[in-house]
Amino acid sequence: MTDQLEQLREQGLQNIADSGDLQSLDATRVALLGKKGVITARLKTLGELLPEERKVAGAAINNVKQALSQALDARKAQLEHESVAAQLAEESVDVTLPGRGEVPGAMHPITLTRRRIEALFVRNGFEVVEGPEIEDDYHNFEALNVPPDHPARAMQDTFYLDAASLLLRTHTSPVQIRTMELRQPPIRVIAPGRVYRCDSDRTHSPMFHQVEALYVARRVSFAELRAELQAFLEAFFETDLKLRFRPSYFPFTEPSAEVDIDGRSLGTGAGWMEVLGCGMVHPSVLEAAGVDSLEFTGYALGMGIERLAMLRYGVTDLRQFYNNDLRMLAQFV
Ligand code: 2NM
Repeated sequence: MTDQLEQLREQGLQNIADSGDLQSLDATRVALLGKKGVITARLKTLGELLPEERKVAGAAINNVKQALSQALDARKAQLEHESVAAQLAEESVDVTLPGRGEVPGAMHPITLTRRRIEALFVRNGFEVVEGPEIEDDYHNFEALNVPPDHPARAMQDTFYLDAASLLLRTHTSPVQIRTMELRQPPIRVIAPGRVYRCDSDRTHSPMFHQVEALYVARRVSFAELRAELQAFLEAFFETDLKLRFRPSYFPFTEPSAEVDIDGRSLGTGAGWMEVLGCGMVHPSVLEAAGVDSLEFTGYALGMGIERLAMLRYGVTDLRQFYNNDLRMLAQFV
């Protein structure tokens, strides 16, 4: 009897020690001390004993019960401690590790180029003006001396909106028209912004960016236009340049010219490369916008920001500006 009880204690203590987690420890507790546990079963046998035996045996069983109960409590405390320690170890943050660093954003090359163009013109007394991207036919075409049958008006080139005679501006010239409608010369402004043409291939995007400049005052000459462009382009490309003014045609200027620079001076392409268009503002355009064409003359010019950005950064495919590929964008930090 005492040997059996001693064995029960040893086996119980061993089972408690072998319980590797709180759940199996609880199962062990139920098996030992629960209602159907071995200790309870032992206590139930006491009734079969004589009163004097019962006292001794009861004390012995209770002694074992108490020992097992203490061992259970101790093991439980130990397992709980281990579980918290494991959780802390897993969730610990090593504050001495170096940081991951920050990935800085960058200006888009088109934004950089627009700002560069703006800064160079502002330095020469021009003011930056902006206008709506949704325009009416009058400001985008009619006031600019673009006749109704001009190819630029064709459905293929212009994005027309449902509403009567509204469209996405095909150039920023309507901003110059609106400026002249509001003020009298001297006017010295540049109009940067998005423009839209229904055209998409290797070298054309349906949305691109332009900067146009306008100078209207008394006796503004083509010579001043040439001087302004020489200074602007040499400052923009940071090198001496030879310009070629090639006679051209725009409905809103007379005379008109396209300006080429020698590709060899940029170290990029060879031969003459077109960079912008310009001319003396057509008297009909001045008159339509409320400027007296006998009193005032003006020059205007327009350039594509993408084209200048391609030349400046050596980008060979227009679409690289719109893909938003980080390998491209991260180069302009
Ligand atoms: C160009 C070329 C030549 C131009 C004309 C005007 C306005 F509104 F004053 F008449 N703004 N911009 C112009 C002239 C634009 O872009 C190639």
